[in-house]
Amino acid sequence: MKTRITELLGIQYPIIQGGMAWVAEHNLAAAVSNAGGLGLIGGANAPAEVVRDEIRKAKELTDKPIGVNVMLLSPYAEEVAKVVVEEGIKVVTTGAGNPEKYMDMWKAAGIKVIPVVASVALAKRMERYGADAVVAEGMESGGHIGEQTTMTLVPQVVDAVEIPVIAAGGIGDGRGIAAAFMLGAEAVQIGTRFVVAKESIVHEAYKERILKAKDIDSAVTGISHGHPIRCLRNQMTREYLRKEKEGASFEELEYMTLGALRKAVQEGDVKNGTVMAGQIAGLIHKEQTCKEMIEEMMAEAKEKMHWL
Ligand code: TUI
Repeated sequence: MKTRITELLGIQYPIIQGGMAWVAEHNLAAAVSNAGGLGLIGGANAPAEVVRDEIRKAKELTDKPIGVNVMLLSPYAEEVAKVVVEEGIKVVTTGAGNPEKYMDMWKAAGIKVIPVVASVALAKRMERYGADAVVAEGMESGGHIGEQTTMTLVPQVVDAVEIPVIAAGGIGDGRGIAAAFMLGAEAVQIGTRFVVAKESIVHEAYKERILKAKDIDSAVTGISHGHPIRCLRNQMTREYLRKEKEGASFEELEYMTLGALRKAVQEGDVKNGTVMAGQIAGLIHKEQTCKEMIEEMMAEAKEKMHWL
């Protein structure tokens, strides 16, 4: 199945893995790339040398292309932006901000630059700055989100730019991929489903929480201070949302969540930790290898699109 994205990235299937903080490490990225998608190392808030190490470990596990997601709110974003060049990375996605100050450096290094955007305005701006594609990410996604849904954002971005568009947010099976293609997307970015992959290193309790999630189990914290984060409801979100409603300060709320994602991902504390996941969690019921997931989703997408 060929699209401008599979051609641009040299991948077999039009599926890229989300650059999820603490989750998108070398084992998962290599597994997705080996299965014919594009695996990503999530830079998140990690120091540049940690990201360098992850890139090198991923390269030991695959000869296929892998990408890096640079999380622009990270205190180490600038250093990570240089490390991807030094390590010869060919594809960079960015999240939670505007990457224009790094674009010239990345383009000069021959890197394909794919900013994640949550609005038409940023998509157009990124195209002007030389982006090779954009990920249009709806608020169904886990983690840091914008305000538009995937259903509304994707076709508007598709109409606004010439470069290819990758749809993200709320996609977890072949029907979601087919739907994204109907909206004009040429690939999809998938996060939550890969969190429960066999190759994913997240704690079993975190995977269980996703596998058992219902449709209405999703909550968004931090809307009042402009840092909306989607995660699964638990003790932490209940307390956070109660304090937020009472008008707690940004500092107090931040303190509550400090290290909370790591606590959930690595220690399996799904009660007091932040269990970031998208709204599609309720659809995800089985742990499979990345290869099984990708092949199953592509077969279903092709069937839905009458390509078989
Ligand atoms: O980045 C994400 N999702 C994330 S990042 C993350 S880790 C984190 N750590 C500390 C604080 C906050 C997050 C967890 N999940 N998705 C891509 C994304 N980017 N979604 C929305 C945006 C976005 C929003 C506003 C991109 C740009 C933007 O405006 C930039 C501008 O200046 O116009």
